[in-house]
Amino acid sequence: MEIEFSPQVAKALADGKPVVALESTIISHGFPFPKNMELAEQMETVIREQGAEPATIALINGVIKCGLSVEELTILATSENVEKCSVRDLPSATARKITGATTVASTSFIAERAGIKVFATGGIGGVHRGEEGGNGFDISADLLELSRSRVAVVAAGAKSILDLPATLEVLESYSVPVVGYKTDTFPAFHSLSSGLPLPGTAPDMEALCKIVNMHFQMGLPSGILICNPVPHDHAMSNEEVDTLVDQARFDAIKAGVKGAKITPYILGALNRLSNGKTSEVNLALALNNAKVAAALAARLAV
Ligand code: PSU
Ligand code: MN
Repeated sequence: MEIEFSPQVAKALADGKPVVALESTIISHGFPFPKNMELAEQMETVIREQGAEPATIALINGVIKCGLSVEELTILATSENVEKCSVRDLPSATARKITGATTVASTSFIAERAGIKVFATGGIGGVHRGEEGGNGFDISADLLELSRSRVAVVAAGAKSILDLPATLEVLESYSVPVVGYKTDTFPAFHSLSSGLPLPGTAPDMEALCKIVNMHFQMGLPSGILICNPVPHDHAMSNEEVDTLVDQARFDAIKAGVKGAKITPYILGALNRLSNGKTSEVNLALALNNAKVAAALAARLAV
C-alpha cells in the first residue's frame, strides 16, 4: 500500500521519534466548522507539546496521506464532499481519487502499515442498539479492525447511543485487550463511566506502558484499546446524556438515517440539542486522549 508521508512524519519515523496517528472522520463528520478546525489544530499542538509528532491520516485526491498540511486540514474541515472511509472503502476511494476522511478502523489499518504504534481519537464505534424502526443490525468495523491492526488506540470509550455491554462483549470475542487508564470501568464518552467493569486497568503511565509493551512483545495480532475517561471538569452526568441521546435517536429514526451516516447524524443532533455543549465536551476529551497518547508514545519510544 502506498502512503505519502509529510516530511515531518517521515523524519520522526526515520529517527525513531514518538509519533501519534490521528483520524480525520472526527474532523469532517464529527464537529461543525470552525470547531473542527480548532480541534484538528489543537490535537496536533497537544501532541507536539509532549514531544511527539502528530500524523493525521486522510485521503487527499485518492492519495493516502500520513501527516497533513494546514491546507489539507482545511479542506477536510470545510469541504462538503469529503467521504467517510472505513477500511472496505479504501480501494474504491483511492481508485476514484476522492478526498476521504478515515475512521478509527481505517486509521488503525493505515497507521500499522505506516509503522505508527499509538493512535488518539475521541470515541470508538461499536454495536448499535437494535431498536424497532431504528438502524437494525449494525456493528462498527472499528471493532473488527481493533482485532487485527497492531495499534494502541486511546479513546474515551464509546457513546451511550451504542449498546455498551454488547460492544465490550464483541471486543472480548475478538480478543482485543481493553485497559482503563486510571479507571476500572468503561467510560461512556461524554460521561465518566458506564459502570461496566473492564478486564484491565492501569493506575498510571508507567503501568500503562508496561501493559502496552507486553502486548506488542507478545505479538498478539490485535490492537489494544486504552480507555481514558473525559476530564472530570468537563464530564456530563449519565442522566443528562441519556436525555439528549433519547431525543437524538428519536430524531434519527424519524429522519430515516441509517448505516455510516448514523454516527455523524447523532453527533450533530447532540450538538444542536445541547446548544454546543456536547461538542465542547467532545473537544476536551479528544485533547485529553491526544495528551495521554503522546505521553505513551514518548515512553514507548525510549
Ligand atoms: N464516535 C464519536 N465520534 C466520531 C466517531 C465515532 O464519538 O467522530 C467516528 C469515528 O471516526 C469512528 C466512526 O471510527 O465514527 C464510526 O463510524 P461507524 O459507526 O459508521 O463505523
Ligand atoms: Mn455501521
